[in-house]
Formats: sequence, structure tokens, C-alpha cells
Amino acid sequence: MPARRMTLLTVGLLVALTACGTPRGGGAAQSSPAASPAGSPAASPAAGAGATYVLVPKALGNPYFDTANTGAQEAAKELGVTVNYQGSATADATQQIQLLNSLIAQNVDGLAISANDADALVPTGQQAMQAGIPVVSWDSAIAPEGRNVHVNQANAADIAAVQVRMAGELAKDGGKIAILSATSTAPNQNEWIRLMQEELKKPEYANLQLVEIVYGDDDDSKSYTEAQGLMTKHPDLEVIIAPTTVGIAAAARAVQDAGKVGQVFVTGLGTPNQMREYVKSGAAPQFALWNPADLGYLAIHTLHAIASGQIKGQPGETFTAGRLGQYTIDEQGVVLLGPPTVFNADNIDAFNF
Ligand code: RAM
Repeated sequence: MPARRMTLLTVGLLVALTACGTPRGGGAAQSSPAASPAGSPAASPAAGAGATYVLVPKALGNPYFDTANTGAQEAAKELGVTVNYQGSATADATQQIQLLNSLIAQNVDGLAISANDADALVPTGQQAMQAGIPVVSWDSAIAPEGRNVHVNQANAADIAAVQVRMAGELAKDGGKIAILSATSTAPNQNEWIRLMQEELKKPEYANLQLVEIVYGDDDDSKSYTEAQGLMTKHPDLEVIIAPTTVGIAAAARAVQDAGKVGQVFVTGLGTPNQMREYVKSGAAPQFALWNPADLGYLAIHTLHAIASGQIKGQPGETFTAGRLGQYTIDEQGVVLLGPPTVFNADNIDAFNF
């Protein structure tokens, strides 16, 4: 047998063996190696095709997560897998753990989770991984020991810095600022708040005074009430920073309803579609975000790369995430999407999500 053909056969066999050895590879693991003759690898299904993954948001009913799901579905189509979108009614760790337990019992092929609590989800994540179900957290991280990889939307320090910078620009001559966050246990918001507090120590922000941090629980009406409370308690408040898409829209509405446009400015993290009217009214002249659809897309590609056995989820490993190109898992076990974008009156109409 010519050496080249022999090599092809060897590679074909290795690919087939790898697919069979995949923890929960779905379709490819069941396909017979004999059915795909050496030299025609294109005829065999992609590793992991047919798998069923679940994309779990912090809670349902949040357009940010709905948009992430559109990206996840795009990835599912490309990969030939099914992605179910399942979440709890409120952004609550106990409810999320209940849901995850039932998904583990159903033996799904992989979980992609935006965590409501970094530590509370660790035992559940470990249980999944012990059952051979890969766990990727995305958007809001599970602590490292409870997941294989975290898919981060942007560098946390950059997310903090851009929000403080926007607040500084809006407060012009300085003054009182407050933070309206999501839940008090949210891993992503808590990290950003900690880093915003660090950022505020820089000399250029000496004239900004952080007077209070409140929590709207990623619930529209609670966030609205909390924003009203901030304005009542601090009549000379200049800026509300809401590092949550739910909170920022509710705060901007509260400012508008209170007739305080031009007096109290709202900034933070929001979706262009929810914030367009407030950018135009002047209640929230600028805010930032990444593309949630790309984040969902990357989360599913990452999960699939692990579940199909292409990578193990170890630092230093590289994989390709479809149209987004190549990613490497960093030393902390994190895959990074990219820098946030700032939206304002000049560019907001160019975005539709
Ligand atoms: C909310 C959620 C999500 C966060 C965005 C910015 O939708 O809290 O976790 O990343 O805001």
C-alpha cells in the first residue's frame, strides 16, 4: 500500500476513534467507521453532530439573552446540533440550580450557562462534568472549579473603565454618581462594580463621588423603583451607572418620567434597541455593550469544540468558532469575545439588536 494512502487511512481511523471516545459526542459517536471509506471523510457527519445542548440565561424575558439565543441558534445550524433555550423565570441561583439538575438528569450533551451565582453553581457544574456533560459558562461566570471554560464578553477591567469614563464625561464638572446593578449575587456585575470602584480611585475621577449601590435584580419594575429611590435620596445626583441591560433601560425611563432629562444622566450597559429612544431624548446619551448574538454564537461553538472532543477545554488550546474565527483558551480558562462598543446618537441607528 502506498505510504500516502496508508497515512490517510491512519488519520481516518484516528478521527473515527476520537469521535467514538468523545464523552457525549452525539451522532458521530454512533456512526460506524466502516461506513466512511478512507479518502472520503466529507461523507461522514461532523464530530458531535446531532448533539443536544442547552443555553441557560440568568432568566427568561430579557432581550439581551434572547439576542444571545439568536446567535446560539445560528451556531447550532452550522454545527448540525440542537440548542434548547431554557431558563428560570427570575434571575435566581436556586431556581437556576433546579433547572440544571433536571437537565443533568435528562443527560443533555452540554450546558452553556450565564450564572446567577459564581460559587453556588459550582457543585452543580461539577456534577454535570462528572456525568460527562461539558459545562461552559458565558456572560456571567461560574467559579473555575465548576466549569470547563468561561466565555467572557470582554475584558472586565475594560468594561469597568468604559462605564466610569462615560459617567465622567456626562457629569462634566463632577459630582454624585450611583450604581444600579442587577442581583447582589450576579458574578459579572459584582466584578465590574469592584473594578469600577478601583477605576474611580484614579486622579482624573477625583471629582466623582460614588454615593450608593442599589440592586434592581434584573427586574424592570424593581429597577425602576430603585432608580426613583436614588433620585429622591440624592436630589443632586448627576449620573446613574447601570451595568445591566434591564437596569439601564428602567433607569432611563425613570429619569424621563421624573422630568429630569439633562439633570440626571444614565449610562452603563444596554442594548441599542432598548436604549435608542433614551439616547435620542438625552436621558442616556451614551452607553456600551458587546454583541450578545456573537456571545451566544461563541458560547455554543466553544461548548461544541469540547463536547465533540476537538479540544479538552484546557488553557492554550485553540479552536475555530465559525465566522468569528480562531480563539485560544487563556491561562484562566477563559475565551474572550472582544472589546465593548460605545453607542451614542452618532452610531445607534446602525445597530439592530
Ligand atoms: C443583563 C444581564 C447580563 C449582563 C447584561 C449587561 O442583561 O445582567 O448578565 O451581561 O445585563
